Amino acid sequence: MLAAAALVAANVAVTTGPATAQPARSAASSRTVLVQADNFRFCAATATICAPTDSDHATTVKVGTRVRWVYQDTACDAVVPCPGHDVVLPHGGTTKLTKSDGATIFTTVFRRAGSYSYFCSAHEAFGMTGRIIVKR
Ligand SMILES: [Cu+2]
Repeated sequence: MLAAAALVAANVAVTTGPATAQPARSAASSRTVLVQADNFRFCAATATICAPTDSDHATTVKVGTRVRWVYQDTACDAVVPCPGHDVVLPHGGTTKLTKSDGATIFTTVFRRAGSYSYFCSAHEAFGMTGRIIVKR
């Protein structure tokens, strides 16, 4: 029984690469904001589905917030050659393409104010891009 539970827990994408946006440990907020990868776009996890207008979707968070990108894309599931999605954060972090519903694609904590652009390597040209705007 425990082994089965461990297998289920292991069926989650592993993120790689630390983000350089986290040089110092801060006592700031430790809350998590979710961003979903859906419909070949990134958008707020609270949205029912990402819309084409979500190209370069902006998410505003406070310094110290953990951002977690989650794969939710049934549209990609339906397209046989779709390789899945990843998150490339030029400021520090790249993940592998994943196509697993509900999987965490990437998680990082933003510890410095600024604007951080990111994209999916497979679909950047289609507008699968976003920004994390970090405010004090
Ligand atoms: Cu993609």
